[in-house]
Amino acid sequence: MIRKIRVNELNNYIDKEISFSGFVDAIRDKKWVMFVILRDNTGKVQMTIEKSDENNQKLLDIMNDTSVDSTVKVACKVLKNDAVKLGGIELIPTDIEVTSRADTLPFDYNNLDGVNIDTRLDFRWLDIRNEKNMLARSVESCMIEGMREFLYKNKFTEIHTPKLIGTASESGSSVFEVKYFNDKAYLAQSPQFYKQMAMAAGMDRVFEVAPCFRAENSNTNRHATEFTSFDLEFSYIDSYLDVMDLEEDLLIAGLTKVKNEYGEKILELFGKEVIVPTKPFPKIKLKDLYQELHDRYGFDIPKEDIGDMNAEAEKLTYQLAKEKFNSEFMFVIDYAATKRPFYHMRENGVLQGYDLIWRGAEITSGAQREHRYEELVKNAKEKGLGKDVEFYLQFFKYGCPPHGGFAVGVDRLTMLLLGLTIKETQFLFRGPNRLNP
Ligand code: AMO
Repeated sequence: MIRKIRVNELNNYIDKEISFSGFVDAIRDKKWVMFVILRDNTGKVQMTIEKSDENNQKLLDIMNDTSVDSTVKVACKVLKNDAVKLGGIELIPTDIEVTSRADTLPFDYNNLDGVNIDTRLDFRWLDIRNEKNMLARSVESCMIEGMREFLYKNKFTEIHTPKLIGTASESGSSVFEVKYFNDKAYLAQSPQFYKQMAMAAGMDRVFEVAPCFRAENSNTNRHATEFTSFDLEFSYIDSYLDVMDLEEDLLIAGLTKVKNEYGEKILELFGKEVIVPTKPFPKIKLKDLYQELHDRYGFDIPKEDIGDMNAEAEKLTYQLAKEKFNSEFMFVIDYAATKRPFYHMRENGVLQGYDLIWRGAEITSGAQREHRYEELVKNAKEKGLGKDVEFYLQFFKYGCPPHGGFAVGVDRLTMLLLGLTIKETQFLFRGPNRLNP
């Protein structure tokens, strides 16, 4: 059992003697009274020390010798006092123990304007004390909780796949190699092959929320070398339309929960409205999208990206989604097979996969998978994939139901929900130039 009473639970302890612990948020030393504001993850509360009471001298001495951001454990009585702005409650202490002393902080986390992002990340645990950054953590957790709840309700099984793997997964182009005793191993780029193995095993519906590693030297506001992926895979689908339909439900479940629990706070602190979308999200073929972007915005996809998207195209796709469909989301379909992984199904040459764009960035790739062994072998050969995928191809030799799935980038979800960069969003950012703390 957790004994710590949190600020948002104090209402249940009016007129009771309790022990309260938290950070010292501020000390306001007035002529007749000292107000100490205490803080925990759920809010702030005022502790009042009257100077006229001689018994309080020891407590005043302790607080005079204590810096803001130290932590304290206080024996106190909880009083209701409507004159107190912070929740109409005050704590009257009888004893104070300083449980940790704070040194002078390297920056004021309440005012991060002008503080270099690298300094913030060097001291990320202080950066997170900022109210907005703390909210971001809660919002991400809430979004994932909503999505998980939806999947559990639909009888999905949560799995945990290995991140240390023997062969480079998916494409082999951007994997981290690690020393593995006298051999080599790689860090998984995606649980793709293993979630499909679960389908071959007959598990029907699985998901995983776990890290993915990409050795891409890209310094953008949306790429990390390690990120958290919300992956799922399910069997007995008729088409990739079933996959998109499930993703709509999943995102609606997550966003509904976030809106209900944090919608107002997000609007207040980030100025962003949480918009719960309605089904179906608009879908557009890549060819038609190129035409629209050309006609409306004079944008032409560069030659090297034909058959695919780039950052500018994603930004404009969001604009198009809002202007033409009054939607924040847009599915893009009919990508060129040459630009997509070999495990996506093709039907008469048309790729049965999609990307989902939200607020100007790709948040998901998904597809119906090629579950027919011979077809899959052919696709892998076409891509020049040999030994690395041999083990994977075996999964489809002994019966495997038609299936599909997708992966949503968790960091991107939070980032776009709150209008942040990925460095500000990840609990601890990992990029080409950052491995610490
Ligand atoms: P993909 O490579 O498109 O697909 O990745 C899926 C989603 O993961 C997120 N993402 C990233 N987030 C932060 N930094 C990165 N470097 C990064 N790379 C990707 C994005 C992206 O949409 N196996 C397939 C998924 C599937 O088909 O199920 C895959 O990995 O939000």
